[in-house]
Amino acid sequence: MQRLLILSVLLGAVFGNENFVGHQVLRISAADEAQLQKVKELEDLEHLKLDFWRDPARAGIPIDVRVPFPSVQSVKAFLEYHDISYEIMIEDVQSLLDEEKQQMAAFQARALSTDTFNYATYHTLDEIYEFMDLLVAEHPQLVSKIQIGNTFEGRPIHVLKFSTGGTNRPAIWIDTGIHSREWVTQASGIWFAKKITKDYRQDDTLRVILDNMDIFLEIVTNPDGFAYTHKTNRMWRKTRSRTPGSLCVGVDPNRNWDAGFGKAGASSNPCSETYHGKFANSEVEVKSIVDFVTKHGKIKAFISIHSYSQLLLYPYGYTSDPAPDKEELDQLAKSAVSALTSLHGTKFKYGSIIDTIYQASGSTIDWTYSQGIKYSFTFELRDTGLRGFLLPASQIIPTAEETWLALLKIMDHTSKHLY
Ligand code: 0X9
Ligand code: ZN
Repeated sequence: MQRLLILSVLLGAVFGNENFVGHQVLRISAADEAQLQKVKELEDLEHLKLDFWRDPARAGIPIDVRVPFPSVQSVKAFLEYHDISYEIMIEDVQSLLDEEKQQMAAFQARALSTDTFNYATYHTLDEIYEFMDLLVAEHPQLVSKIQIGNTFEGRPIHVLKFSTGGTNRPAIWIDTGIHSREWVTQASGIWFAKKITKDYRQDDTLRVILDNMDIFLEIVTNPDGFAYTHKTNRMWRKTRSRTPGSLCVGVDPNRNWDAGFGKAGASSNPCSETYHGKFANSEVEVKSIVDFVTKHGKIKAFISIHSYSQLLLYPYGYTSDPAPDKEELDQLAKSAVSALTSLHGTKFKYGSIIDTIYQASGSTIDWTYSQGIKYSFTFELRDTGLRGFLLPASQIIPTAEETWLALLKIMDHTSKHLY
């Protein structure tokens, strides 16, 4: 065991794998506006290299932050000095990563079919792309693969299309993994794809949906980032594009859309985790979806899946003006969440992005909503911060199962309210 650990540290060093030994995730509770401002001061101290998993929003809403080992002492001292309360959510990030690696290694064998594929573990980009090809080969009359572009680093960007026929039917869009470190989302995307092929004849709700509509599913929406989370830095969120004049890499693909672009709720600093990019759609991973959606012209529901926090959100993120369809979206969110909760009791909150989480400008569903896609939703899947982005693989299937029930509600409602 000890030897294995030493070996993995050495291999990590050789391949430049970032190491998180002694990194802690703290949950900070700012009691009032003054304390919130103090925490925001921390955010601006770049040398601390803090990684906010949940940004400061309002007093009373917990802030989660990964603190690198060299900063742990000073951050805690700062918080204690200002009487700001915090708790340690994750003692040692690296030990969770080691656990995750071991779990993956135990299931290395490549699947020969989507029936023997292991849905209860995390997979690499190559394995997911292989899975897509297997699924298409097994169900050529239902599933096809569309390449909508190439990433900044040249990888193909694939979307699965589920269609029982017709031409240019109205459609539903689902994407997972636009933030690459949110691994439970890509894993859930894989499970959804298999679920559709298993259920499309049996499940009445799904059958009726697919009688009228196509489903597009982009499982790995940020392939460069995802490859980077496996090879180099498990905590990578952004794209991998280079900004001339900055040493920092990547743009937040959930701040790069052309809706309130560059307004409050995004950063103009290329080193920030919420950097919005030089201009709207600067990221090819975003632009490829924009072009696809525009050209298609009949996307009626757009669902973008993130983790974590257990939320179902609708527009807007950049303004506190209510969306014109707020009433209907709120009702639909309520019924989707109650379906979700019915399976394993997982509690979700729902509401507009800005009211429920924090102000976010240039985010995906504000743009899709502005394009007339009424049923624009974002999920934040499990958990609420116990493991955050490092959700144990044992929770993949339950997470996917419960989310699927909510997706069915949204898709069903959409197919019955075609506009
Ligand atoms: O900050 C974000 O982009 C989202 N949280 S995450 O931890 N997944 O990064 C929240 C923004 C909510 N808005 C949309 N997802 N559209
Ligand atoms: Zn996200």
